[in-house]
Amino acid sequence: MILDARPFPLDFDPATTALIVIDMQRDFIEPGGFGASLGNDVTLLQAIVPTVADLIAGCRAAGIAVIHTRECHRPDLADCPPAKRLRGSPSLRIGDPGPMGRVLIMGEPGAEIVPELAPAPGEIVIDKPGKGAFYATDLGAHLARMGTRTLIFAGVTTEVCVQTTMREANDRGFDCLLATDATESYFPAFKAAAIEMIRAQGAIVGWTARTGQILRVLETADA
Ligand code: C5J
Repeated sequence: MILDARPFPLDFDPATTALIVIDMQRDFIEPGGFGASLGNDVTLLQAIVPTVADLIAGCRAAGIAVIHTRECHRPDLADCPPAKRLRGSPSLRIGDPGPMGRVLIMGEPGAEIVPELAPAPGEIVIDKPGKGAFYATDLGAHLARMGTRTLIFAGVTTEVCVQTTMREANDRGFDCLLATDATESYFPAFKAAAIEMIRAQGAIVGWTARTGQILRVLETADA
């Protein structure tokens, strides 16, 4: 099917497409988590939750696999480089106890995906220690097993974990599409710049489209 994306139409087959929802977890989206500890306004990220929910629902209805990621570390921090933990002067560091349990640690409340976007039974959830979802995870193996060729991206933050994962995927040969209103940054200018970078130079990293456009093309194909 053909999506009227930017910078030019994207031809994709839902049967070989997956939606990757990046890091829609409480530590980035709710007050008291990792994002807030870095001094960020989390309300910007909260605002996209309904749009991401619509995209997930539309993809599920079209038979597109939905994969969720969470940035988090082992409780013993063996997978957290000291350079990551010690950088800057956040009010809470990775592994410190906070209002939602230990910050960015697997199994803690803060690492959980917000309830509105909870994974459905059987959906893949990737716990990732880095910004990119391919680094030190099984994501590539899952996509190879599923025969995936196209990836739709949503989630946070646009210029950090979303863009990093799109670049990793692009280098691995996937066609990548970013749903521009289903992603957000703490810095609106960085979001806008990331979107431009992704689709510049003839879709050098990938395509962009709004969630409504993606859902309409999926619904048309269903009808
Ligand atoms: C950040 C992310 N921003 N999920 N993580 O540290 O983008």
